[in-house]
Amino acid sequence: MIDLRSDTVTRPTAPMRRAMAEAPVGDDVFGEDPTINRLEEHVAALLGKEAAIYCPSGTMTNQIGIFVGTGRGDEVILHEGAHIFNYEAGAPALLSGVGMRTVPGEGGVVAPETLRAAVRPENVHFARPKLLCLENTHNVAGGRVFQLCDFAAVAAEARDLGLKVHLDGARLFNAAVATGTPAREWCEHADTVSVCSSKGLGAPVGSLLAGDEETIREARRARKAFGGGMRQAGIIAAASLYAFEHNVERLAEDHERAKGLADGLREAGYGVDEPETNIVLVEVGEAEAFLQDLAVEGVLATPWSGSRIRLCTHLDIGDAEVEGTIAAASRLLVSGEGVR
Ligand code: TLP
Repeated sequence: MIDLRSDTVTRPTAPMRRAMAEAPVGDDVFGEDPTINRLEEHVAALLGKEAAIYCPSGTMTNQIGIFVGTGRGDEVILHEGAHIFNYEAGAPALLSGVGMRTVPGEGGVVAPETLRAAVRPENVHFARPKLLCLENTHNVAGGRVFQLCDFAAVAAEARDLGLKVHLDGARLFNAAVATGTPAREWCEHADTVSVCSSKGLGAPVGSLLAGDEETIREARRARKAFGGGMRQAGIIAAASLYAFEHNVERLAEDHERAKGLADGLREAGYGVDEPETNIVLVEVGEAEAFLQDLAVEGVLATPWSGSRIRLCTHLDIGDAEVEGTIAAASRLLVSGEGVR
């Protein structure tokens, strides 16, 4: 099967597995796992932050970011397509006791004036808006980059309104590689940043939350409370360290292949958004029925909004898989099963 459902489906490579097998370990709840300590320092430096904390998932790093950036009854403002709002099981309400206020915005971008309009003044009736959550690249929008100037502008507006900023940077390195803008330049405008090693970077597990020393100290308490304190986890953190050290630049290959895939599918007759990174959104009519037919042809993808499907390129997708996917989708169009 050619698996384009997500960039999370990659399997660790032989050198990554070797790094895992050879990792020195200790009890991380005591702060004694040398591999985790190295990983946290490496990622903090990469993001230009004072400190970082290793967690099992991007959901946990986002939720800890919300927990340390808010108090019970506060309000989080975020784009209506945000992963935190759509795909994290209502965790902001569950774990932090906060409400979520969503706002619209083209391509996942929140405009300063949209933010200002959503922030209500101090009044005994209103929940207090405390945190703006932004996402880069934006998943629902199809891996769209939140350009640095737009990001800086809305973050400045947030600060002006007294809000903190959290960045869901599960695919921040895709944005960095696609634009040539170092990841840390976005992070300058955010108080907390979540990054994942388990998406395009190819590690089997692991995300980090970065911020200033004091915030990450609080995050360490929150991680323990959320059940994310791990022990000799250097054995998995080694995969993340390997991913950050070796697999960032190669994201450019995933982006190239996504473009090739989009071109091929367009030539075959499909409506395809031009990808900016590794996510391709394709118009197919009845998504669920189409995906069943596509699976019979040996290709897996994910149903997306309404009549669209999402295809992600990643470490385990080479040129042959791109060609195979275009061929499979073309066969569906020829047989009349493509777009219903
Ligand atoms: N996204 C997954 C699914 O949950 C939709 C995917 O296949 O894209 N932020 C963003 C922007 C994400 O895309 C994801 C995962 C997460 C956070 C959560 O990361 P994990 O799965 O590690 O909790």
